[in-house]
Amino acid sequence: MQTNISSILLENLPAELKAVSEKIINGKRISEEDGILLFEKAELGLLGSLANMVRERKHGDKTYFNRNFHIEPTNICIYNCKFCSYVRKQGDEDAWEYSLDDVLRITESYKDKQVTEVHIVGGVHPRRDLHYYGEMISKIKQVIPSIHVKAFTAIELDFMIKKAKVSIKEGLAMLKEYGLDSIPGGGAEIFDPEIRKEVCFEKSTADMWLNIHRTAHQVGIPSNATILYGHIEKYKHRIDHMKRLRDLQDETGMFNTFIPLKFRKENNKLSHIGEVTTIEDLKNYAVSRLFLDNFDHIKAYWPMIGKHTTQLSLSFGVDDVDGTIDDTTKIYSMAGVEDKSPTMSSQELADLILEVNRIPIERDTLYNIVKDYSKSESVEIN
Ligand code: V47
Ligand code: SF4
Repeated sequence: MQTNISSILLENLPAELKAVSEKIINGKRISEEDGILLFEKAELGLLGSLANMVRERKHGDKTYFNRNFHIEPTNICIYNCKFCSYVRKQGDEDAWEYSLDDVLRITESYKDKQVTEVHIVGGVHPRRDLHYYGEMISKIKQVIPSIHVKAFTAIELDFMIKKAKVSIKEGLAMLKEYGLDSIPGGGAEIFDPEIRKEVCFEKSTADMWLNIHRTAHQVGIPSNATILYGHIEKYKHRIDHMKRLRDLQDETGMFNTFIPLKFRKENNKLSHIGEVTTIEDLKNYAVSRLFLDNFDHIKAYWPMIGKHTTQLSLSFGVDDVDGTIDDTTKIYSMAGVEDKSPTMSSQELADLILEVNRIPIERDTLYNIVKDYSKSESVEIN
């Protein structure tokens, strides 16, 4: 049965949009055509109402974040993705490559900060291998035994596993043995082969990305998924991307969250394209929430879109805002985001969420509750 609000919402809609909206209200899955129609024809208020309804059915007002920090071991990379502002070659003035001691020094500085996650991603360094990164993980865990290590995009994994001359399954099992707990969503970019060829032609293919995540799930490593939007892709490419993720999630159920990443334009080879508007960001969050019915969480990565759009996104399907970060990522500051030193304390993140009348929930990487701010009590995890 439809609520009054649903009836008002549907009253004056054109027939096609009404049919899609009814599917959503009745909890049915929408098709690729429906997804494209929502992008092309639905006005922002309708998208927000529908996405918010789905978000509230899943989570009510709960809005998740965690206490994390990033380690970016190197910006030296064998690839040359056109959207990347961060990539450097060996010998470049602003190239960096941390030693294991550097990584451990960073980790030591978080020992007493109650962080639950370290997020490790970087360039595909030609001389670093699976065992180097494995040792990195196990040494980090010697410093903070309770930490969840979310590390390496499928692109970095593809390279290190091939270099180790083992199968994907064996390589991932070895990394799990070293202490890898989950895989971040990076490197997905856009799966459509024509667009992928244009923006990152050398990179692992869409099938490889999906296969690495599928295999990770099979060996018990959960992961995240991303999309890089707002460059040369069309709506149909975004929907194609999400369809492939939805199919894989139907198979394994081990994606934790979907993170739309907005293309930022400074200091890269696609600068001339410019950036999409906040309206486009909100539409994209909403359609992601509506299309990916089998993903529990949609994340707005606040260092990338800024605090105000993050707050708005919470009414457009988003239920997660990532973490405290502590100024430990350079990917977006080099690509032109306004906040060059992204850091928020857990209280500041909670306040950001409270300001738009949602309930902050501090979580760990797997969405176990660490602190429910509506109850003001901490739950011990581990
Ligand atoms: O794959 C690179 C993107 C990704 C730009 O799993 C850019 O929790 C916009 O995947 N404009 C890496 N985006 C970051 C990533 C991520 C971030 C936050 C949380 C999680 C998670 C994963 O950053 C790359 C690429 O898609 N990226 N350059 C740019 N100019
Ligand atoms: Fe390398 Fe990643 Fe940048 Fe591509 S996006 S050039 S793989 S660091």
